[in-house]
Amino acid sequence: MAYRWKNTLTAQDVTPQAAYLNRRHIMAGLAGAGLAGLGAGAASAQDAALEPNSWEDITQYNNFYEFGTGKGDPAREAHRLTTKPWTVKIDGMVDNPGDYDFADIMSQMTVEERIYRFRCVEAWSMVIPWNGFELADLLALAGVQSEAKYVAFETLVRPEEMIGQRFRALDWPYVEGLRLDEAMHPLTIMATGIYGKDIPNQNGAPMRLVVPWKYGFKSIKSIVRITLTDQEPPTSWNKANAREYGFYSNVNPNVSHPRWSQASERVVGGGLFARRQETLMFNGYEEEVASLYEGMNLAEFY
Ligand SMILES: Nc1nc2c(c(=O)[nH]1)N[C@H]1C(S)=C(S)[C@@H](COP(=O)(O)O)O[C@H]1N2
Ligand SMILES: [Mo]
Repeated sequence: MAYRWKNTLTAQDVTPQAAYLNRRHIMAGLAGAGLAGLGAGAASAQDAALEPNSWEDITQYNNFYEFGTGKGDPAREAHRLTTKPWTVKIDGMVDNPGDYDFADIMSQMTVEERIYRFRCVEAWSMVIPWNGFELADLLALAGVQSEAKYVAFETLVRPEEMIGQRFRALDWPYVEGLRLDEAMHPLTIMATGIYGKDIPNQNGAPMRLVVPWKYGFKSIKSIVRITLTDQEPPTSWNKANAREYGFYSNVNPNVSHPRWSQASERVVGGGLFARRQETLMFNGYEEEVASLYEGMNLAEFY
């Protein structure tokens, strides 16, 4: 892997954003190096052109209903969340069920950088330079059993610190799920950092899922439980409104949300120069992930 580091960085180790943006021109030539066996070609050439959003865009414009439903609420309220210590329960169809300490997990994972497009179902988008490890590596620690077909995820419930949980904006805990092959895909990561710094609370500290070809709500934050199961798990937005939000929720410009088009997206940032761009099939990751859905009617399995 071209760029790897543990995210126990000290302040001096953190790359300032300007230096970072220069360095990524070097990295662009290496894009896709982390995606062994994926046929790095077209997608990485396209990714080389990705300009990440600013730290401010990424950490001040958020969806994290546990801290309120406004885009600015998480940045304002999430400082109350205690993330040390942090325990993740891994259970269900695994050989090694148990409570995994986050620091222990980190000591066994290879953290690398992934610059991904991020597309919310609300039709806005960003480009985010995540740091994280492949979910497949964590699942390997737990030892997935052969009957498992899905992975279910759960966010912390702690209304004392997560003040949005004092209201029933959603049915807490926030829950999400993936098919096992989606979870094992090398593009699927657990993000633990952004721009080389520990991931801020409002972005889902200490560890959140990132599935770049799916709408943002699949990328569940501040995970405390991972369960391997043979049943399709319930998901928060599907429970809230099954007509509007499906289990798969792959980014698809050809399938409108019942209340708006998904053909284009507002690019967050840029102030007065804010612009729209066309939404890409599978958010630009079609070459890597389309084979997962062969034989499925993508309009039906929204
Ligand atoms: N636990 C939890 N995870 C969540 C959400 C949430 O409200 N609670 N919002 C989702 C939605 S709708 C989006 S678009 C992304 C936003 O991630 P970001 O704030 O890091 O950009 O987080 C997703 N994960
Ligand atoms: Mo979203």
